[in-house]
Amino acid sequence: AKKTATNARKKATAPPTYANYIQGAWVPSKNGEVFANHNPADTRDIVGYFPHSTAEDIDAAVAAAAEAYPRWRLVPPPKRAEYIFRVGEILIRDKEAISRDMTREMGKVLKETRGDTQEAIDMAYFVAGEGRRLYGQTTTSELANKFAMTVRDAIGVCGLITPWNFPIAIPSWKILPAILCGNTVVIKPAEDTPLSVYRFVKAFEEAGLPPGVVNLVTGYGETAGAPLVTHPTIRLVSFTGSTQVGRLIATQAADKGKKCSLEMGGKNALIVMDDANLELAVEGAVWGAFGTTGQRCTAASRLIVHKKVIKKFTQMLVERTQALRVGPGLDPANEVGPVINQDQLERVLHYIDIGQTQDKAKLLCGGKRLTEGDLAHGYFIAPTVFGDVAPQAVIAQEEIFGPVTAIIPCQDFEEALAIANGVGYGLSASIYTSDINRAFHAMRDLETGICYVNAPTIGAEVHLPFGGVKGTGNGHREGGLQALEIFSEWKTLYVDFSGRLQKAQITD
Ligand code: UN1
Repeated sequence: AKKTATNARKKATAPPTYANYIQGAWVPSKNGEVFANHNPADTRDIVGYFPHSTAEDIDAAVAAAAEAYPRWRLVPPPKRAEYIFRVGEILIRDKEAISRDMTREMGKVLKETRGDTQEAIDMAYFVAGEGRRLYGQTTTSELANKFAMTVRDAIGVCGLITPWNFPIAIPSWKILPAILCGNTVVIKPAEDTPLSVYRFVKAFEEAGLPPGVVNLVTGYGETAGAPLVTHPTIRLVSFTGSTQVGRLIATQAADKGKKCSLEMGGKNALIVMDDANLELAVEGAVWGAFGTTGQRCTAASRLIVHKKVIKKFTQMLVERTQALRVGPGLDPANEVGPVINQDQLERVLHYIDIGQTQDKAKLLCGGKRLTEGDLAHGYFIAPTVFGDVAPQAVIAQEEIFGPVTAIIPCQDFEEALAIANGVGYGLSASIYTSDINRAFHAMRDLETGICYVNAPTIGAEVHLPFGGVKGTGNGHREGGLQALEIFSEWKTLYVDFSGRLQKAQITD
């Protein structure tokens, strides 16, 4: 999909060619190459051409961020926050246009891309408010006439690598707390959704952010992401994406002594107990499994259902799933858009095949690509439900990241918990029950970073910590005040005003 910018421009109705943003200027990649960004609902529609950047572009962007850093670090946090407030206001003004562009490049339905943009707005307001707090502590000293306290300090230049499923929300989780804390950043968005981040970065430019504080470099993981991770000036790498890539980044970052925050896969369970409100559970399961076409790391990809209600639940779920309208996300009648690209299409169909052949699960609905009429030009898959899935089945263990969910029967609450916890991931979980004791028991014992009661596995809010345990993360949490722990370092200050040498721990 590579071609030169000039070739791209030769076409009569050529889509626009976009640029990188380095040191406050819009510049092409140094090699002049671009890649095409396609609409996954209709691949004949090219959204735009974006710089196919390499290590040289990363070098330039990191140098710009490093140059901007010393001055930005000394801008008082309430002033840094004012830029962030302004970014929030620009996103509110442009919400509709940004969201439409996002649906065009990413595929999810307009209602959801509006939600994605809203999440970035929420994050802007939340993080900006923190500019007047950023609390440290004061504490006692064991010595007389001495103060002891802690303050937050910036880390330096941060490398941010973001995925395509939340094209603006996830970049906002990283860029906003990073710059509030006094860092400068280079962001490399997923090659499938560079336009959303381009528009986000445009908002920083319009807000008057000093040049070099936020830099954007587009390109592929191997050619643009990798040199960002290993660049010696980068002090911190924050990545959201697959566990496979995340583990590789963690190794490289550890090798170079960099701080690293990872948010990776999920295999989230939604438990339905025999005392659940079944209507509610079915609604939650449909939204959790097929919202964003199942392409959320929080997707409800396992439905663990009590044997007493499984027949009824299954029947209701399949009925609701078959009624979902699949099609281009810009048509408000549609509820489920395409998957992101050809690779993802093949991957999901491959798992559907494994579910039937290797796992011997019962395919209850969906299970195929949709190609009627105009859908043939996009990556559409019928929402798929498997029944009678064994807890150890491949489709019940591996993250599919598509519109596929697996109903796993269970005998009782204890077994439900054991099945829910019996995977390598630990992002989100949910339980539908009317028994308050069971609900608390589940909240205590589900091995996940996020746990819902009588609500689906998706729908996290930005002012609360987001992240998971086991194969999902590496101990960090995005969102909430916990994000500050990623993007700042603690500095401990001692002030001795006794006028003489005092020695801690030493008594003479
Ligand atoms: C993701 O799936 O990568 O909680 C992020 C949610 C959204 C964020 C999901 N607010 O589902």
